[in-house]
Amino acid sequence: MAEKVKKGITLSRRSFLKFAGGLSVTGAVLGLAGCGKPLTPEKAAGGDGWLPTQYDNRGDFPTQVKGRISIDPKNPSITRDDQKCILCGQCIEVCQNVQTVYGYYKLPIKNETICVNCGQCTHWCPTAAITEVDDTQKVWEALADPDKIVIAQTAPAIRVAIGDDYGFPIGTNVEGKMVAALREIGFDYVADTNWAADLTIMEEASEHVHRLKDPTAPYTMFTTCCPAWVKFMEYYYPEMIPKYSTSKSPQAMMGAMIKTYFAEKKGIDPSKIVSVAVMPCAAKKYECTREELNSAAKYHNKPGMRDIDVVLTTREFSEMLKMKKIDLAKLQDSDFDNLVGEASGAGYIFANSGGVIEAAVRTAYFLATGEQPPAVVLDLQPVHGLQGIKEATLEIPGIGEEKIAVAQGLNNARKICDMINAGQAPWRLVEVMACPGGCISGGGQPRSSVPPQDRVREKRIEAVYKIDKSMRIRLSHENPEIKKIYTEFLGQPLSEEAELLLHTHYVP
Ligand code: HC1
Ligand code: SF4
Repeated sequence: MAEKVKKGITLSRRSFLKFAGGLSVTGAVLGLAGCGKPLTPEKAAGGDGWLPTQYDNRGDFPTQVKGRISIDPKNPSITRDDQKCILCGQCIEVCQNVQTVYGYYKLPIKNETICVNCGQCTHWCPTAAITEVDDTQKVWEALADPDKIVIAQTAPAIRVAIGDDYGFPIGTNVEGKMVAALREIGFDYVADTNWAADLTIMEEASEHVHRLKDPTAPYTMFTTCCPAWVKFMEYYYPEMIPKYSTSKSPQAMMGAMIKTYFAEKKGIDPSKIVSVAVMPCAAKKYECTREELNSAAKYHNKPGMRDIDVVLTTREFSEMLKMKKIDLAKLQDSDFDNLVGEASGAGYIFANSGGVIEAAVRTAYFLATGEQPPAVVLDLQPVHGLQGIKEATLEIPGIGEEKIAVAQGLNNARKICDMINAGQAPWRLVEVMACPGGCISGGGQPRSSVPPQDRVREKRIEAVYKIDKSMRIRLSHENPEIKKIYTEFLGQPLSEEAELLLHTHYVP
């Protein structure tokens, strides 16, 4: 089903069954890949096809599973109030069947508490017994401390979701009001993680093109901005580690840039900065604790300094506003601070499953050919939507044919990894986001439908693509603030400075 398009580019949506040949995966599940059909109302009403078990159209909860997942008391992302738990087993359903984590122990170790911190269970729990770990007090204390400079960064997916809590129609982009609300509760500066997403693309696309030209490099490169996926892979598929992109996630890059570049430019003592990331994600709380995310400490030779000090979910941020009786709907729009506040459309689409890879190939095309990407690459339709696994084939002049894939939900990531291990994977670049839909439906987003429904995901996805299409600049390499940081601070992608501050390494 390859469709020839102009400028020598071919996009295709190939049957996944071809690759599934010798593997024990079912045609029904793989049929999600590339089918491109809208979900039926029946699917959209209940489990949305993310679970194999049957749900009725009212979204009722199944009764066949009883019990609950174990949560380590030291888990940085999720916790449970046992008084509220009704032992319905919903957390087991999503953890076992959507994420393939619960029950998937690595032999011979048994009875360990495995959690990849995605937080999807907080969306499926009908009584909200499972929630994110509450870190709001740390932020209140920082905001009240006159010696601290408190800086927020906001993830791409928050602005199309937080409005749900304030009476906006699902999928309303409330970016300006979100920034205003952060200033209202006392943040000194507001940076945009979307800017850092453009920075991630500069590094990741450069890394990708470099690997495409290097016959000794691993054949496939995985995106690594989803920490739940990174942890999943480290635990279940450590043999994939050489395939990881070493480019840090936008959250992590922004953390490093705030305490180095931004602090220097603004004349702020980095040790006074409290860096707060507002994320749609429970796993980002875990990511910020990872030992290796200490670039600012290395740069300033200040052991103990962390790149990110606190991560709040969208829900926690919303709770903080409610505590202060701030009605988001009534605020006047405000702008992000400069230097770290301007993003291209490519930075925005990170919020959606398929967005990271689309942003990356836009810039990879430019880096490989010296020409701007044509329309079929700019709007890479085959990677849009809620299919579990999506594919595209690009024909890049000078590079040749490049096959890419996207997986959403860790059950689908598991299939990708199994195909690679079986020698049946043709892809040079693979994006995985742990949450079905991507970060727009992350484990820290408002519980706007319980369990999560595709009608909500679709509205948010649509809102994000609409923003991208409306942007004057849609390519990370054309973002003026990104050009500026390379001219004034980093040199060029993959430079020594960039390697120190923007790249990381993983160990199983
Ligand atoms: Fe995401 Fe990302 S897209 S991982 O979902 O790469 O959380 O929104 O902030 O870091 O940019 C989350 C969202 C987010 C990072 C970016
Ligand atoms: Fe977090 Fe996004 Fe990954 Fe979900 S998909 S765990 S929200 S980074």
